[in-house]
Amino acid sequence: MALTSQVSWRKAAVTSMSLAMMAATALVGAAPVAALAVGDCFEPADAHSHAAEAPSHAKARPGAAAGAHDPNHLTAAQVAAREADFAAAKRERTGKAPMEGPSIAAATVTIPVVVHVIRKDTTRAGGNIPDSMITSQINVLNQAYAGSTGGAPTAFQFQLQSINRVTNTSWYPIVSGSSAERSMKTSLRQGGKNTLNMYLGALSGGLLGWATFPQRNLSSMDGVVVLSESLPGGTSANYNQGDTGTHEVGHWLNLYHTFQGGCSGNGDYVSDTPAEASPAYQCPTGRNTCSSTGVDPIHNFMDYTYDSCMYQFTTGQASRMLSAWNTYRAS
Ligand SMILES: [Ca+2]
Ligand SMILES: [Ca+2]
Ligand SMILES: [Zn+2]
Repeated sequence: MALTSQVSWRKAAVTSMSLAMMAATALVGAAPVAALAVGDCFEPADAHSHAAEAPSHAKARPGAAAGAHDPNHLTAAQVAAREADFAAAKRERTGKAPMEGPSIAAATVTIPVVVHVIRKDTTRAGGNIPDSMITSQINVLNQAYAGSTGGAPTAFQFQLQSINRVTNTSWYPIVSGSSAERSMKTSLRQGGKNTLNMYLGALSGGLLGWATFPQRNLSSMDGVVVLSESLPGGTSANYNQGDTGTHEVGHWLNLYHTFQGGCSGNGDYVSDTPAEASPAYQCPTGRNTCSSTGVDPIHNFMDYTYDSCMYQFTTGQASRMLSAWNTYRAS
């Protein structure tokens, strides 16, 4: 099943950040997906590849600007469409019904990372963070995905390939869903589906980051966008140990939020993450919002808690990511 029915909430004609955010929120929150078929008035005219566009996903602080929180949280219909495509793509690859994901003994995939530092000038305040923060971010990713911070090991490790510094005031801040974001990514993105492009800068609407999910055909939009001051040693209080990067890469590897779907149904489609009704913020030990077994997974990288509180992926998430890698991103 193609992803053409999925919402694409960009709106090139709206230049006001707050209006764009309000529009995006209203669309995702209120309109049925079927009413948002590509080719309608919400697609920019130049979106030749829009049919293959997957929705991205944002991470926000509590109290982020109104309308900025979760501008593109997936609807149940979007999740269903993604899962149908995931199952079909797995069948096509293996020639049989999808199986449980493979078990993971050790790192088997090294992901090349291209980092784009988007800045308005060459000052730190203008977004020009030092190389040391970027190498620390890569170390955080490697520790998190190796399971050495307290979670399950995954198959993935990360290798910094290059740092690309770009001075462009029209891309600063990076505005989620804007035509400027599209221009930026179209101009800068490098590599194939296996290459992680990480865009760092100031972000619109108080967001910490957003990411694209994997899809069958490489999109120029593919990658993760991360608030530069959320990197280790950054100035973003409580969110400056690099786990926004960990979280966004989790989406890039096909993980949903732990609170996706709330207490009912398949939730995040990972069996060993207890369901939770809504995002957890700060570090609410013992939080238990669903009657199903287990307390809320507040220490999971795919929740919204403080960096100091999140330090785990589960075995199920590791399996889902590797299965998605082999289905969508492996060469
Ligand atoms: Ca779950
Ligand atoms: Ca529970
Ligand atoms: Zn997220």
